[in-house]
Amino acid sequence: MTRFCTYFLVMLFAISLLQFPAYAAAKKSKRAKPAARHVLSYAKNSEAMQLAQAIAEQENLDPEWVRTQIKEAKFLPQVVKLMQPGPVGGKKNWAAYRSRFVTPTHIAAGVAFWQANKDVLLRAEHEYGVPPRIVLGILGVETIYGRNTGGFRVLDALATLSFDYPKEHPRREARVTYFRGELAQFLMLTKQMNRDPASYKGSYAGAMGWPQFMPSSWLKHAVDFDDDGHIDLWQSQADVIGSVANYFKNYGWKNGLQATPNMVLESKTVELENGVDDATLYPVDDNFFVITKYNNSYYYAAAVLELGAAIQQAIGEEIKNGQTKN
Ligand SMILES: [Ca+2]
Repeated sequence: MTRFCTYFLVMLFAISLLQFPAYAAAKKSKRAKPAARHVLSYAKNSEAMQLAQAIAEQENLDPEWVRTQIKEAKFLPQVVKLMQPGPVGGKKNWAAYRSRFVTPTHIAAGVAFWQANKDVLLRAEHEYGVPPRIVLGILGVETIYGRNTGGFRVLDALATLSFDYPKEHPRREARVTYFRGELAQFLMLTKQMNRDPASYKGSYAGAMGWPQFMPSSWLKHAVDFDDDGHIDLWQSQADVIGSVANYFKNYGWKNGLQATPNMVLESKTVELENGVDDATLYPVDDNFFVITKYNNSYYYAAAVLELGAAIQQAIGEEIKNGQTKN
């Protein structure tokens, strides 16, 4: 080895020694600042244990069982983050909102769902008076026909929203009352289904299955539409269809109304903002407002209708082109 080579290697080693501690220190300093940690579980939360007692009394459940379930619940910081109120005073944008839901992906998935479930969709229309396009619109907007049903443990999401709802939210108190009620209903539902509460997955708000039913909606409106003895809004597409149709029937869906009539002079309109552009005057009837019972937003209801109409049109074109039987 030449002297130059030895010198070079010694220098390289010295440089690496100088650099390595700096690298290690930088890594360490990153590690030294963990995100602020909250209680990880609700086992030692006295408010949670008080609610467990109240739920047990109110729903006539075994207090020890309710406590055990709520002790199992974990705090989910992402849920608090996702529930933060949006910016105040910002203009809504119907065109942007619509473009998120009326997409080629949604329409193709809706057509496939229709083809797989045509008979059940028509049976639901016959029984509940709710047309297939509405059920198709809801399931597309909610979860793209079961693709995104949510990965949060429902027990954790509902406990987090019951005990750690964002403090800055303007309607915090009412929302906390609501989520505590949903937590109670959720435990009732799991008892009915005879399934471990910790095994349910859903949205960050605790909505479950293809139609994203909250626990109280599940108990009130879900139906066993394939008649197999239990209700399953994850695995049974028939139960999903029947439950959505029954939900609308129970909220006063009027058979025969369009929800969004073609422009007729006497029809009512709602105003949908389009950011800085002119607002859209959207024609509506009573059924439009029934859709807002599923999600209290005109933009949501209009998106459900538009997606349903787009799927219906695509089905019509397929039938015309002879690509499907019947
Ligand atoms: Ca069933």
